[in-house]
Amino acid sequence: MQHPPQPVLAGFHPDPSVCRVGDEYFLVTSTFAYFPGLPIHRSRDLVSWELIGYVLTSDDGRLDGLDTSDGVWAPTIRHHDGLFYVVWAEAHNRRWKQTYVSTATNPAGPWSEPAELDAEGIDPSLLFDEDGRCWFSAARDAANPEETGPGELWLQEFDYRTLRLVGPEFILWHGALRGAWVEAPHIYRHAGKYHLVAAEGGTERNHAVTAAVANAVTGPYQTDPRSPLLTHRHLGEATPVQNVGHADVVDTVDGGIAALVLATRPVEGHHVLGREVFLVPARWAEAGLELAPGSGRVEPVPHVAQRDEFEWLSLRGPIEWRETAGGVLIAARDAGLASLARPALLGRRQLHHQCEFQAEVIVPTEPGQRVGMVAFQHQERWVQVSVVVASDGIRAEVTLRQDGEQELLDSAPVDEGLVTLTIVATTHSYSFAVQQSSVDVIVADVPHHVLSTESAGGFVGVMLGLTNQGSASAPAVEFADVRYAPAAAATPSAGEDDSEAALCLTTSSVGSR
Ligand code: 6LW
Repeated sequence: MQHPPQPVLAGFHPDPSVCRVGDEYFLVTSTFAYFPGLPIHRSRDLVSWELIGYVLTSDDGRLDGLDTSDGVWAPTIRHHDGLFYVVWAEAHNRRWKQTYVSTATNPAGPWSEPAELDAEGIDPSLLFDEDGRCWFSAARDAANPEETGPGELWLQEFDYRTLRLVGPEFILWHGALRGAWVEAPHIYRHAGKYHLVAAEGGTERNHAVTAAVANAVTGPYQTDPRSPLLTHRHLGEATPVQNVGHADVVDTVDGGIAALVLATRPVEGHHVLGREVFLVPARWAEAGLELAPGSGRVEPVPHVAQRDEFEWLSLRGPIEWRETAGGVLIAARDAGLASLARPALLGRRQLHHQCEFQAEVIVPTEPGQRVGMVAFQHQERWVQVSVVVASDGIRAEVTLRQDGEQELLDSAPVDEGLVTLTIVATTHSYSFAVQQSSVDVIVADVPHHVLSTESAGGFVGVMLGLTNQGSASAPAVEFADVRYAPAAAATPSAGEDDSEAALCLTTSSVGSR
């Protein structure tokens, strides 16, 4: 497994956590304010992943009012004695708010209603130890940051039968690099020692995997002097894969180990695809965990992208929609894309630097109704191409929302009847178009960095979505012939090649929501 195709899971899927049961691997990733939450993917080779379900599928209102990058953060998945456990933290205003655990006998679901854990801090993890005890760890603010650095990892026993933390708390470690928060702890037992693997440097360019080792799970932990064990922070801005960190290690079927990490694929310093999942060869050496032995790097390896299930997501909870033949029908909602309520936005992750998203729709006739397509990064950072029933007639518009300001990039009258909405992404730009009878009504271009995480902040990647904003009396709208297709690359970019063009995806969703 020296050169696995990379990324193994493209598009916004950060904070990967993985466990193995028999010859199958199960992966969970963060979803922030998107719904359904916490997708579970299954694989037999750690390279091709199939979406099998979600932990969070009910309308519990927990995400209402939250920023796009708050909500469901950094889960861990583990399996013990016939039961899967997922723990995660909910964040409000970029701070820990509450920790949850959910269990399932079948990882495809149903998962139990989230139970609250009395545990402070983000990035919770579990270790089922060989003696039958289970240990919970997480990352929180340090009590004495001047002395130790800003973050600390702590531990408490987890009674997995009652889903409660019990016994005393132990402070484990403040990190190898100091100065930056230590987070994403996972503890592994190997050859009688406990290996605490963490992330440091923040999830951006200085992201790094560090480690500490102890003879007892409760410590004391000694910093692994080889830390950072893996990072691309020193490789320079032209490196195709960056922000490497947040590792989870899994025992493989062949008796070895492998790690999954998050990383990004920026183009000229800006990434729009979010933090993606990369597979890293690993092994236990005398000194401890070795990641990417031999090269110390995570290489992008061009390959045919995995089949995508055309997974539809909404913001902050379910909205009313259903599939039609080749398309989707979406009920109108009042909330705009900039609001913290639930807009009528049905989106899918952008998986490729170069791709095309297209749909056909009949222009609305209800006064005020706006029907369109959007490249959505955050509620304060999106570009929408839409048709709106304005007081002076029906108009096609391209609108940029940026940090509290809305700018009309282009506008033109449009006739009643069918229009084609298209978003074309290239490595450096997004193009937004409305066509009627195969003639462009409007076309507007926006540089890719406008929608990047580097300029918008936050933790997510771009969603390509369909929208139907209107009053309670506005009709549902059918988007027909909905297509997402990677474009043939003139110059293949990191992790992509021309063969992706063969993949054309039309709607067919997974599971029921
Ligand atoms: C995640 C943490 C992080 O909980 O980002 O900066 C958070 N680091 O590990 C959200 O992905």
